[in-house]
Amino acid sequence: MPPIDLRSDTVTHPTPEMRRAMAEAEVGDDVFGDDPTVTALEARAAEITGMQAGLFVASGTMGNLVSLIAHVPRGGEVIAEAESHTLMDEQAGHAVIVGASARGIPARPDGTMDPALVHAAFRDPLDIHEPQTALVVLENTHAHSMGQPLTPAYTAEIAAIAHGHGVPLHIDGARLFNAAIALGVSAAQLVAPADSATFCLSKGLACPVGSVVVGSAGFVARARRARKLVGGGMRQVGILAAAGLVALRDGPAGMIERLAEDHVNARRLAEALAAMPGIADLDPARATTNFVVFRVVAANPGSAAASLRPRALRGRFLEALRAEGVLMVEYPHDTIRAVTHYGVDADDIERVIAACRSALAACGAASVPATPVA
Ligand code: TLP
Repeated sequence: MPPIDLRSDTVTHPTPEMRRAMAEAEVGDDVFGDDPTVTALEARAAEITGMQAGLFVASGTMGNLVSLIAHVPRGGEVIAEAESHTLMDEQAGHAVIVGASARGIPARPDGTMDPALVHAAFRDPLDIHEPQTALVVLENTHAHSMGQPLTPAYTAEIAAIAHGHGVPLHIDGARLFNAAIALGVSAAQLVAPADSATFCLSKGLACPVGSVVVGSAGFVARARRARKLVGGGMRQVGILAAAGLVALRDGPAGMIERLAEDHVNARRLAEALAAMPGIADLDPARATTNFVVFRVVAANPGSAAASLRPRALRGRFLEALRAEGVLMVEYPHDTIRAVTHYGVDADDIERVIAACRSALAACGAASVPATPVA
């Protein structure tokens, strides 16, 4: 039996419908603007997000990078959440390629940054010593807070601060549609206050490759130039865009509505895990999208597991879990992440729960104290 892979929603395979659409896609050279399937995907992405234009890119990382290039001059500064993917997990592309510095603001438990801190992070444009703030970035859903969705009201508040300083707002919406489903709002409402956004097709929406950048026509024209600069101009790429067009269909024919199922599965997993001895720092009420993040600790302070470093215990748990046919992944601060997604159903989640119980016992985290011999 193949493992139940909860390391990420990036492991999803395309649906049979996507494979059919890919095989039959009408294509052309997209650098010449000749690929009708890419053009249709970009138009659909713009429509569904309420933006003027879209740009198909190879990945979420490329989407954020070309957005930064399009918004930020060399020597500019980006304000973003301190542990955001843009600052932490994209090889510092903002510094290496864009030539920008960054100001990281800590996240609160709900994934938001304190607006007062965002406001205070802006540089003084009249001070010759300082770089000039050029962009604010939000991440929705916010990954490191266990995938919390950011509301349109919060986004509008941050946009107002950015715009008040004459600076644009970009949203890293790698999981934008998870946020929309969780909050019961449209993707367009989530990005309306922003100047640009990236969303990923290759995560919960189950496409094999790709993300889309959306924004004004002028911004997308600059991002298109930036995409060519970083080697992202692709040719008969309608083959990949075709899957995106399937994913973005309305209703049950597409892949957006079904994200609700992933959220239910994440909540069920979180509730079951939170009740197990050996699982810590998990409030199941916070499982509102498709992430479950937790720590493994020794339930019995007198056990051998209690003498292990948190990382070592985590390693043993993940190994034991793998032996049970379930994959999860290390996450920052000694935590573990499980991500629910297309291809993992409610029955699989019950298997995962049983596997976690066994793995906690196998790694010693849930061991009971030795019964004293009378
Ligand atoms: N995230 C991946 C890993 O890189 C950690 C994952 O498994 O979650 N923004 C956010 C919020 C992301 O989580 C990711 C990918 C990206 C951007 C980058 O997308 P890709 O992997 O398509 O470059």
